[in-house]
Amino acid sequence: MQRRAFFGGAALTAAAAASVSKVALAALPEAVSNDKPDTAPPLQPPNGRPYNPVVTLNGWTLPWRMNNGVKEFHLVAEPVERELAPGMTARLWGYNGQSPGPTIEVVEGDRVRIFVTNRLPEHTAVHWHGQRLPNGMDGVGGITQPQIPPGKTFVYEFEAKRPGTFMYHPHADEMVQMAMGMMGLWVTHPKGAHPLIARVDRDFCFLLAAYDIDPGSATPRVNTMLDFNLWTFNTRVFPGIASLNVRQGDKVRIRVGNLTMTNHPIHVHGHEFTVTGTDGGPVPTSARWPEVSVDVAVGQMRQMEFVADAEGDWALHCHKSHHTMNAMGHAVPTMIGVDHAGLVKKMQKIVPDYMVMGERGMADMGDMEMPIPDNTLPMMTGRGPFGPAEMGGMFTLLKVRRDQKPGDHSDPGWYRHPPGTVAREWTGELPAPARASAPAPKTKSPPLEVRKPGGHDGHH
Ligand SMILES: [Cu+2]
Repeated sequence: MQRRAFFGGAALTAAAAASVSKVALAALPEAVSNDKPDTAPPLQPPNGRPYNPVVTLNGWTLPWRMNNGVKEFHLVAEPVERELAPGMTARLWGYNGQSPGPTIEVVEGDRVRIFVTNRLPEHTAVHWHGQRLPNGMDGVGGITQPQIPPGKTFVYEFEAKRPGTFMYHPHADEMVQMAMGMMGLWVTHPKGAHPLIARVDRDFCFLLAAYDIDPGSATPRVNTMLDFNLWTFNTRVFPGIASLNVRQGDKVRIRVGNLTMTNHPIHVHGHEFTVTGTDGGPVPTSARWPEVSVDVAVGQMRQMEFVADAEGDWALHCHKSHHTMNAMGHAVPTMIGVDHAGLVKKMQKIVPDYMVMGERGMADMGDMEMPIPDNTLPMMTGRGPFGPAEMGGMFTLLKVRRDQKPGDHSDPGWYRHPPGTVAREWTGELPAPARASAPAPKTKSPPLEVRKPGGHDGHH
């Protein structure tokens, strides 16, 4: 079996469209691999039923081959290296060169055959989260199938029955294998027009994943249950997460799946959206309401839609403030309001480099060039056109531009604000704030009317 790196959409399409002989069709499909963290251009289907492909943030779609009307995919479970953001690479487990694995895109009614090769040091199995399929294809190791031993390849085969957004992940040594990054997205597109699934101009997807990687190391601690220190979109942290680049007026869909062990309220600035689908299927129109944040609970998928009508660089992030941070200690005392002045001089006699932080908040850290261990990201990082962004983790930008071409997913750079539309410093006079002072009581009667018990207005 050949592993092959590719460098973009053209190579992907070529791999999927390659005509193959009968002998070749009897063999395993090629295992296409990709170790680049860039967002691959959407994979236009070279054959089979037509659909509008998704954009996987910092990811890609797995090419397939058609074999007698069956879409054949080849997933390889294996150790991978994933750059979380420039400056930090994690040693994870994933599929086909990456964590998360490639997105699988099919069409409602497609017959799908997935070969899964296990190159991990332990057994695995793949569960196709949310799918209607024969019980023996559900991928629960030990329950619905034997585990896939290291070095072996198993075959899953079923019909993609209902359209929607799904996930895949191991159901074998789950705690370890998911903590190590084994997961991927699955999108089943509707066959033709669907009353509850809109045609959109941009269709983004990503998974929420969390890791606990000690500063200076590269392998996650797999026994952590709650105190993770790296909160990711598709195993990337800000500023390593790609922006969602759209044209003003585009109808946009964002599909988010959560395979962490806590919930994530995903918040979009500048727009209202509706939740149009879950992993259970499309939401009936009468059951949709407007939101600006949607809580994506553990093991859930939420699909939101809106018209991107407001130009700008709009934050899109998890609203748990600890999840827009990178590795940090959680046992640090709050120092706001503590005057260190005397202490610093004393400490510097012993430790010349001693410095304190936090007595005015922690924003100083966003702009600080502190020495940190190798292969570690600062707690908050990223620069914008106005300075440090003081963000990390689950944070990116929705970039809406009038002149973004249809189908162009490239980053348009920073938004140029029209003159007079940016919050600015007030440079005029600053009169003393007029505060209402408590007036001296004019009479000796009590200032508040005291009602007698049982005496209610409007009741007789
Ligand atoms: Cu979160």
